[in-house]
Amino acid sequence: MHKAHKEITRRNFMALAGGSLVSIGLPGLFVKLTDSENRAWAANLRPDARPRIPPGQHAVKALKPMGGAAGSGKTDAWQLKISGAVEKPQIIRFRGLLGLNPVDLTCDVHCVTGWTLLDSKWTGIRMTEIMKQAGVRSNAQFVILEGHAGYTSNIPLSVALKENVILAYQFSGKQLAEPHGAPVRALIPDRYFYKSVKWLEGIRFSDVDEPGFYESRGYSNTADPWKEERFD
Ligand SMILES: Nc1nc2c(c(=O)[nH]1)N[C@H]1C(S)=C(S)[C@@H](COP(=O)(O)O)O[C@H]1N2
Ligand SMILES: [Mo]
Repeated sequence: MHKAHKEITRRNFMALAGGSLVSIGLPGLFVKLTDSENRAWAANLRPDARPRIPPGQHAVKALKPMGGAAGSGKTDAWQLKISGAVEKPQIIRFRGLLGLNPVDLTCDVHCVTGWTLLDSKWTGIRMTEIMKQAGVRSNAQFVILEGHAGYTSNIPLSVALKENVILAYQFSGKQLAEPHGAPVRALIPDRYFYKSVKWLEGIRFSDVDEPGFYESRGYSNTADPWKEERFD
């Protein structure tokens, strides 16, 4: 096995970073890794041979709350409306969601403003579970993710089918915090983070693409961090 493909533990990361201690800033601040730490991570490759840190990004130590119009955050009031090109349009409640085979996922997330959080830990339900349950019609080609207060984003069905696309309700082993989209957010790790709709309230399947909040304001529709697709 190629060395670069080895799972990166904190210990071998420290060795890569030259053995120097990672200095941790004040809690709650937006703390960047040092340049040498970033270079060490950037030298690493993902199993698919793409660089671990996409071009133009730098790694940070914590998820940064980026704001947005928050929903109630409450699990018992939460409803997810599955609509559009499906055999069985339906409302999924939190308890029902938890019954759909939860998975743990460790992944990197990349905000288009330039920060990357490596090895973030999430628990949630694969989008494919929702698709199975609702019976997606053959004409569906796009998935529109609907957040609270009209925030939306859009992905092609081919992206929604990836096994790392989940509806997340836990982060770092705890219930998702309100600023990060509680109780449930979408997580599309291989696209810039604006596609990961917080306070998720609906999933709509469509035969036509519908650029979302940022996509219709000049940000890239395809949003692939490794191709550095930031703006259209
Ligand atoms: N509903 C909703 N979802 C959203 C946003 C938003 O404003 N509203 N912002 C997006 C952007 S630009 C980013 S970078 C991430 C930030 O997620 P975080 O606040 O958990 O870091 O959420 C995305 N999802
Ligand atoms: Mo963002």
